[in-house]
Amino acid sequence: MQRVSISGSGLYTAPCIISNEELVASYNAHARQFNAANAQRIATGEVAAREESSVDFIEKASGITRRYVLDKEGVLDPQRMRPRFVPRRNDELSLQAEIAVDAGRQALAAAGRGAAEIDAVICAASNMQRPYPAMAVEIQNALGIGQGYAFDMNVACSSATFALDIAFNAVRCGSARSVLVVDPEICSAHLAWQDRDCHFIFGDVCTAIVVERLPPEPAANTWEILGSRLATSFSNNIRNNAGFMSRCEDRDPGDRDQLFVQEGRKVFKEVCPLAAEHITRHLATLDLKPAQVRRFWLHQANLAMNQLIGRRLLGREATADEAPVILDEFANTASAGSIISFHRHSADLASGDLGVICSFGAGYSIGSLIVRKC
Ligand code: CO8
Repeated sequence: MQRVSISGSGLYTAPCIISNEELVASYNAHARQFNAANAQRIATGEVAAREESSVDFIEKASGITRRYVLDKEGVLDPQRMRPRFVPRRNDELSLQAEIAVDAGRQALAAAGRGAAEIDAVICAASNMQRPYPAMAVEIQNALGIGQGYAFDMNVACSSATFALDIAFNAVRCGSARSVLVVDPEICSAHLAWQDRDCHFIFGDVCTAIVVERLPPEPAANTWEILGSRLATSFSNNIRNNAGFMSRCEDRDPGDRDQLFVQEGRKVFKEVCPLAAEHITRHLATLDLKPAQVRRFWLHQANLAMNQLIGRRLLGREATADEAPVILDEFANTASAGSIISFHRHSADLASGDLGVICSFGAGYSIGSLIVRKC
């Protein structure tokens, strides 16, 4: 078996910032317009009035203060409440591929690798722009990677860690020298911006990581992957029913279940213990204890959730240095959250330091990697 490393990472940040204040102002304008337009049906009880959102609630309930999105104008237009994307011709690079190519190039540069040295590309995200041809094959082509293979995969918020597990095993077993994993998460297209319960949750981003054989003399900020562990357990508490069969069911694309829906409180209660136990058990397979871990790069859905997981792992509050937070700035970016945290907060650690990358989310799904700085 080959020893395997993470040798570089990249981060594409979407161009527009939406603050909570801007978001709430636009949502509340939308709610007032909706209530005025539906006054009669609201009075008869046929339609529920839309209640106003608040910056205070969002910050207290989630820890999110802003988010990056690809298009701000469409999202904040009270009449539209969704991003506006311009269709592209088939001979133009797709939007999702474009952001993945940007992050992918950064990761390759950080790893000091060229296109000729990458044997596989995995595009791992909660949503693909289209079913086929695979986004990953378009990204492979756009990066000038002329050999190997590429494919898409989706395990919602755990897409990135599940893809890293596949990359780890491909390199470990020798079927690839190196694998590029990209996570283009365009969550703004999948979010019900007109639903007060969740309109603040998501942002857009793309992360990328190069996984390769551990070189004899690793460069700075190279991490050996010591192990990976995946788990799933079926739950309907985070769900989206949109799919290629929706039109055959004569569904209205505006039906609420054709976008992200969740029972946030249930998710919170059920996933925190699962994630903490998953990490503890994973560490135990390597005779390690949570207290020996220098840094946890956790999934970034909710600040209180990560604080609770920290307490369960360590028996005390984890410091921001031990479990860095990026969701205040990026919001929930689905599978990219733990990778943004790793990208932003890994260079400062010392040789020999241990870290855990862990995601959790829809499915339910949990994925973790234990890494050691070279
Ligand atoms: N403003 C003011 N009040 C509000 C608002 C708002 N915006 N929203 C809700 N309220 C009200 C509610 O109506 C409720 O009022 P009442 O008590 O009178 O009924 C009260 O505030 C409390 O509401 P909640 O119980 O919903 O509030 P919580 O404290 O539970 O916070 C959260 C809601 C923030 C959603 C929280 O439950 C949470 O973060 N849970 C965890 C969620 C999570 O981790 N989800 C997994 C991530 S998603 C994932 O895995 C990826 C899916 C695929 C990606 C899709 C890409 C788009």
